[in-house]
Amino acid sequence: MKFSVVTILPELVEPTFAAGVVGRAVQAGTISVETINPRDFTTDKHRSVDDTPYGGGPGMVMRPGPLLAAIDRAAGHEPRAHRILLSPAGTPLTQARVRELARLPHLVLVCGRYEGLDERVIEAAIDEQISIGDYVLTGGELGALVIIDAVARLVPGVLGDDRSADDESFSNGLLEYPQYTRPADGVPAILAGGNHAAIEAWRRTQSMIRTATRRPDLWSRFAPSTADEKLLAKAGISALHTRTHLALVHHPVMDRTGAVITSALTNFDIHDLARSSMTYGLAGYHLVTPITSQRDKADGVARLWMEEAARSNTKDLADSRARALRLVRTHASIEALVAELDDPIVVATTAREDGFPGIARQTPRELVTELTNSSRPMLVLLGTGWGLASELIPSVSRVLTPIDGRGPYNHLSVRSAGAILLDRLFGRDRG
Ligand code: 4FN
Repeated sequence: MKFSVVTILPELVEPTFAAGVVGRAVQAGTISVETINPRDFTTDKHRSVDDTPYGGGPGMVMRPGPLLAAIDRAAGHEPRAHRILLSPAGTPLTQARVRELARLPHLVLVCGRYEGLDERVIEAAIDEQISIGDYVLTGGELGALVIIDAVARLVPGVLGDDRSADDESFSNGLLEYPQYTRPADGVPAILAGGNHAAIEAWRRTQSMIRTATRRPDLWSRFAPSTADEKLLAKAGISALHTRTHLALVHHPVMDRTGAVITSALTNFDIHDLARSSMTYGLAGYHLVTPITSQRDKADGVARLWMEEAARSNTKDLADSRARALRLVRTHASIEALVAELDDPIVVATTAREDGFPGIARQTPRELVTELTNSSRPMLVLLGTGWGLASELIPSVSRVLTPIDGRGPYNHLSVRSAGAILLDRLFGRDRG
C-alpha cells in the first residue's frame, strides 16, 4: 500500500512516517509513503503557490497550476491512484470507509492550505472528498495523517496477526470495556478471578453500559443479541422505551383563549397513538380525563377492538390492533396516573415557544442521553385541545423542545406530533 501526500508543508507530515506502528511498517516496507510539494512545480521566480480570490474577499486561494501538476505526479499514470481531498465539505470518515480504502493499492491525499483550492482542481483531479470532523483547521495535513494511521493498521502485516482480528471486535459498534494492568490495587475483583466466562460477561456488559451512556448515537445503531439482552437485564438495565409511558391528556388543557378546559376523547387518538406506542415498544399508553363517561367510552373502545380481534377472520390485522390496545389505560387525573407509576420523571410537550416558562427545554436526544443512565420510568404528556395547561408545572420536571416544522403554520395533530416524538426518542438510527 502506497500513500502520497500532496502538501506545501512536508515538514509537518514527514516526522509521522518515522514513528510508531506506521514508522515500523515503513521501515519494514509493508507500506510506502512520500510527500509531493506543489511548490516544486511552480515556474515563477517567487515559487508562489497561492493567489488572491476572484470576486474579492479575505485570504488567499491555492493556485491550480502547481497543485494539478503535483497531484498528477503523485497519482502517476494508469492505473491511477485514488485521489482524496481532505476537506470540511467531504464525507465524514468512518471505520467502514477506512476498511474499503485499505483494499486500494495507492492513495493520494491532497491537503488544502489558506482558504482552500481553486474549484477547477477539484473538478479535474479529485475522486473523493473526506472530512475528519467538524472543527476549523489550518490545513488538511492532519486529516491526511488520520487517514494514513487508520488505513495503515488494516494493511496485512502492519499489526501482528493476532491483533488484526481485533479490528472486528473493536468495530462491532461498541466502545471498549475498561482495561487494567498492575498494580492490583483498585482492579475489579472479577478480572483477577480467572473465571473466563464471568470476565467475558463483565466486559461485554461494561462495553454496552459505556456505549449506551456515552455514545447514544452508536447505541441507537446497536442491535443487542439475546445474550446481550440477558446481560443488560442482569445488570438491572432496561431500555428507556420499555420504561416509558405515553399519556394523552384531556385535562387540564387549554382552549383557543388559553382557558383551562377538558377536551373530548376521539377514537382516532385512542387507536393511532396506541399503535405508535406499541411500535416503539412503550410500557403503556394512558388516557387522562376526569369525565367518567369518557373513560368508560375509551375502555369500551379498547375492549371492543380486542373482542373484534377474537372473532375476526382477517386475523393478523385485527390481532395487531388488539395487541396495541392492550397498552391502553384510563385515569381520572395526571396525579392518579403518576401515583400508579413508580416515581416517574414527568416530561411535558408543548408546541409553543413560551410554554412552561421556567423549565429548561431538552431535545429528545438530550433527554434520552440523560435518562438512559437512570432506572426511573418516564411519563411523556401529550396535550389535546390547544395544549397542556401551565397549572401542570409543579408535577413536570422536563420539557421537550417543540417539533419545529418549516414556516409559520404549526398545527400538527396530537397523533402526528406523538408519532414524530416517539421516533425522535426511540427510532433506530440506521445512519
Ligand atoms: N479546513 C468548517 C467550515 C468551513 C471551513 C472550515 C475549515 C483548511 C484550507 C479548509 C476542516 C475540517 C475537517 C480537512 C471548517 C478538514 C478541514 C477536515 C480543512 C485550510 C481550507 C480548511 C467544519 C467547522 C463547519 C479550513 C466547519 N477534514 N476551513 O476548517 O481542511 O479534512
